[in-house]
Amino acid sequence: MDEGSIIERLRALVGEENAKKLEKIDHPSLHHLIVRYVEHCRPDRVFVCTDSPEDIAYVRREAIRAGEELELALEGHTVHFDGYYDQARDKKNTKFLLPPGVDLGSDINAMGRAAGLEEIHDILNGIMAGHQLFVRFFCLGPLNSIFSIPAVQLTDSGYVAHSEDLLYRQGYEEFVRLGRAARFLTFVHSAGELDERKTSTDIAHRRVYIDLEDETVYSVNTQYGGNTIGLKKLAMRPAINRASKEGWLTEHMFIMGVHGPHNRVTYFTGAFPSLCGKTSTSMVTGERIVGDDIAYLRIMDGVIRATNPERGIFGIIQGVNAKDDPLIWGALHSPADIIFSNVLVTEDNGVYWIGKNGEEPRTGLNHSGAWYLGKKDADGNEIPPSHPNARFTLDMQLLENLDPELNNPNGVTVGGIIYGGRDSDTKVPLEESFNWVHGVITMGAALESETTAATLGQEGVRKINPMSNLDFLAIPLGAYVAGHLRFGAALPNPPRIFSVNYFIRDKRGNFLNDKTDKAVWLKWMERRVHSEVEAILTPTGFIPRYEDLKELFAAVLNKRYAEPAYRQQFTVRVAENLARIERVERFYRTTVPDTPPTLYAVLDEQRARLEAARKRYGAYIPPSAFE
Ligand code: SPV
Ligand code: MN
Repeated sequence: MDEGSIIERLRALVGEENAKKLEKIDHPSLHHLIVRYVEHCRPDRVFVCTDSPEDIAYVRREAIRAGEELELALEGHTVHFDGYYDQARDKKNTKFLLPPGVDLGSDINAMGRAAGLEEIHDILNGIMAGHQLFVRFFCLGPLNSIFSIPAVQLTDSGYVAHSEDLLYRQGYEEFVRLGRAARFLTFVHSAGELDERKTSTDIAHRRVYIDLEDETVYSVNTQYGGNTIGLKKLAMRPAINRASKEGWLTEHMFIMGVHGPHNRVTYFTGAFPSLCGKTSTSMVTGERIVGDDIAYLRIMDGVIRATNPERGIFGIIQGVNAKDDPLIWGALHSPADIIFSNVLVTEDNGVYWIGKNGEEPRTGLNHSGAWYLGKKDADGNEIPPSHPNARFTLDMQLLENLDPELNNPNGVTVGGIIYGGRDSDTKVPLEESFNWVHGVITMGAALESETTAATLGQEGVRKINPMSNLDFLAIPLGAYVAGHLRFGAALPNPPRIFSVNYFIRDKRGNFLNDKTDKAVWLKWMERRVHSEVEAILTPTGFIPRYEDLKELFAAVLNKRYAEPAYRQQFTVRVAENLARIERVERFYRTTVPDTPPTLYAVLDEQRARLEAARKRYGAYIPPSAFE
């Protein structure tokens, strides 16, 4: 069809007013796309959303009118429930669609492109009957910047479209400006058939399929944000693919500014698997947040600059309390546009979640329907008041610690990169790598974590999750690690690389650190980036000296830091570290054929250092041995 007939077709399908909005964007293939999916999914109605406040307000109202969100007592607050079995990212049914001859390796879930496209289009056929389709335009990253990636979302969920408003930068005007130069990502989502609670029912046909060739992601029969909010985890895959082709990085990282002496601000990015303290680190009191989940990193003028493709937070709410998280707590209690998901709605139309201050209610409404203390699910498991992966969605403008550089088109300069996992028995709470390569390999590529509630499946199992990005990789893992090695090698003075572990325990299972200790670790790292504090050389990295931490604990937390606590926390556990190296090496040898040889060499050196230290000092080595 020529462009004239496409516009005519659009008019017939979406109505005069919507067609006018689309016509302002001079992009024939975008018009084709919309015609194609309106014809294929057959929604009852279509709404094209511009950046105007009226259009945006309409989307939110529709989410409420359709029953996907319920209004709460506090103005602006709503709650959304996902189905009982739709509470986390579905890794099993998330697949790349690969053309013949393309192989991403065994740790990346994939299927043939032709078969996948056929299957997903069969499911999408007529799926939006009875629903309204929202067409939305966004921009990943600041507008009109080297980082920007335009994106179009088609979804029949008002909840998804509303969430995206809080999480992403409006992009309609950017599409109008760019016209056919816009190289956009496409997201097609349908919640599918809904039950009386307006949650997806056909979980057996839940699918998230990623087509890198067309930079399109399809998501059906699910509502959970990590599976559906297209610009979040779904966009990471095509963005990782683009990044690898163009020599930059798309990472599962927060970005934050840490204050140093004399009003200095040093920016860090940090990669942590879900539920390992990522958001809470980026929200540490006294510091500044740029983003809590995703970062794009590019080299500019010999330094790494990072930007947040998002502008809001889809954060875990469990455990958020007034003492540990005063900033989020404050934001969550302000009358503003906030979506709570899978929390407990109390009798007075407020919300409750596990770990919130105050008494646990005995009844309410949650992801299982009407809830009462002791309620069991079909498998006999007791249902907690809120799901462990319950979330809040808010615009970061609500945060008083929001960094002013969020929308800087050139991002912020990265001084340090932090890797953190959930590790009960091996790694010290904090250390710095010897150099870029050592950090990329032993802290990033070797990142391990005990599994959590953020993905479906068993909790508490140790899994290797390179750069905490494994779930989203769109290129073979070996090539991805090699890309990281190359990235820093090009720099005269690459960022320092650190690892943190908030979850180290003693033999009896007690945590060795307080939740708030991370504020001190950040200050130490900030000083290290500027070479203002000494460190102790151990077989696995540089660790802090007791005196420095003692001073920082007093200054930052007004807390006495005892020497025995330091000794216990920073004891090098040799056997555990050696076992970890074995696991990492086995993982790469057995599943990653394209592993860069450097990885094995760096692990071998680390093993040799640990063995030599064990000979000299024994299996548990206190920091004083290395001073
Ligand atoms: C994560 O699980 O890493 C999240 C939430 O940030 S989700 O959107 O589900 O990925
Ligand atoms: Mn995440």
